[in-house]
Amino acid sequence: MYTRILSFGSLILLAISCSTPKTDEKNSPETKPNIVIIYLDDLGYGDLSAYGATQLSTPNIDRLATGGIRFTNGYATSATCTPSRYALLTGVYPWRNKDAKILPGTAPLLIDTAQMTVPKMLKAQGYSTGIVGKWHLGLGSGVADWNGSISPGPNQVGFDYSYILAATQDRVPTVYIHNDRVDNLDPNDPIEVDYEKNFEGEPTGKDNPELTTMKWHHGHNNSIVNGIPRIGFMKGGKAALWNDTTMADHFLQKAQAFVKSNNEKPFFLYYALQEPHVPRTPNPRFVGKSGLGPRGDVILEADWVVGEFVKTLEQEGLLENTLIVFSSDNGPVLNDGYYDDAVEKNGTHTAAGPLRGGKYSLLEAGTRVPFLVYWKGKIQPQASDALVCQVDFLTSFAALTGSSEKGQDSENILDAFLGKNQKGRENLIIEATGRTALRMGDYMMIPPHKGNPVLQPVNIETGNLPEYQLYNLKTDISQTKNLAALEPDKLKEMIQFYEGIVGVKSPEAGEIELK
Ligand code: NG6
Ligand code: CA
Repeated sequence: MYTRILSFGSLILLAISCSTPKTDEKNSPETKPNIVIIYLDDLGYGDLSAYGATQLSTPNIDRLATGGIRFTNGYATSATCTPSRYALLTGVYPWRNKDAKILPGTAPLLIDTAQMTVPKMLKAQGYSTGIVGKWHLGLGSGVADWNGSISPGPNQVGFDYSYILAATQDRVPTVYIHNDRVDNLDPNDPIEVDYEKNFEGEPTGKDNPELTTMKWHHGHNNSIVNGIPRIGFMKGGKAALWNDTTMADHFLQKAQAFVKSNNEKPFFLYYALQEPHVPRTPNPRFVGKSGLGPRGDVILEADWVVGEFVKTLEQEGLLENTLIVFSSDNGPVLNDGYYDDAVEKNGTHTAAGPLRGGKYSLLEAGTRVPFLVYWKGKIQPQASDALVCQVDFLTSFAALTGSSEKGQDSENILDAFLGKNQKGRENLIIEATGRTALRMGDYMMIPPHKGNPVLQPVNIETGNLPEYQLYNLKTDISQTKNLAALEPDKLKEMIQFYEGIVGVKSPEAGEIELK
């Protein structure tokens, strides 16, 4: 009887395997590869050896660059975090949403749960979807319940699995959140979070500098966690507090575990590292390794993490079957609010490479970032000058996986992402702290904007000037020569196009005030 059942079973199996073609076209690894976005926080255009850095060596990330496509005109939509991440996930320009600006840790979810997103689109195509790392897109629908279900969040906008930090490493709450719950929370020690006022009796960076091991330079003088003064006030949740120096390892383990548990069907992983954003807290294994201080050390740490992560894909036999995108949410900043020797030990390193400006800036270094696409055996290694942007992932990955979804501002430039051609977008609106500018072909046009030309505390040129700026980025990548008066026809054409998209705007002041 037993044998008969077995042989009957094998007959059925045989029948099934004969009647189904070996590779189902629609679900083959060609059309449904795993997709991983490795996203760094504040990594500059010049921070990788693959992009010309000579004072830092990033061999693991360079391997993606030399084995894939290294884009020289790859952009985040914005010069700060929240808006760039909003655009990456939704395919919508962030300046269309007035709330898409640097969020406090208590902000409600910024993405409408009805909005199409990259993970939602891929989920509908049969993907398992996960996020590990920095979120910074708000949680909850009003006041989040840190001690209960923190919802809506990533799991309500398309992620099956989430393991995140809520906002930034320098903002409270300084705890990991697993799906909708604070990881490791002791119910007898509830968490309280407030961005307006302190909790009675709790020390702060401002009043208790003797309790800090990292000193604040500007901002960052509220609650002290692990000796580091943060933005925002927090109380309780002692068992759940993260360890800053093992954060990279911790997220790596979660990302590796996600890959291992999803190696049977296509997956999408948005892996958002915290490096090299402040506070820079390299693991002791990396302390002093770069010679550039903690900022350089955490870049080396991130490079190691990328190497380990790619190794996991390899070990799982998934590397040929996985499209990896590597990029950054905005450009570089040295002193972003702590005394951490980033300026003092920078030496001759140029975090922005040849670009002008930095984080918070409408000048190139604010938004033009390292941008790599790697797919072993599928992509012809090359450097590409195509104009590409993170806002294009939604529509392009939809095209790749057979979905007809399109993001409002997201273009199908799949062929450029796969290196089949070097035709990217024709134009792009970039954003920096509420201000916008237009890239069109080789030119960048920055309309007049109010506000300081230099953001003092971080010492970065903002791109704010009372008059129009026009640069030919092909001949003048460092934006040294304003052509506005010399090429009036080009300027006029770009102003008209810009106003057609953004609307006629009076020069507005930027949102940011760094004290
Ligand atoms: C700024 C912080 C800066 C950083 C930034 C967000 C101050 C003075 N500065 O407000 O340190 O946290 O916000 O960075 O608080 S981002 O990469 O997440 O956009
Ligand atoms: Ca950032």
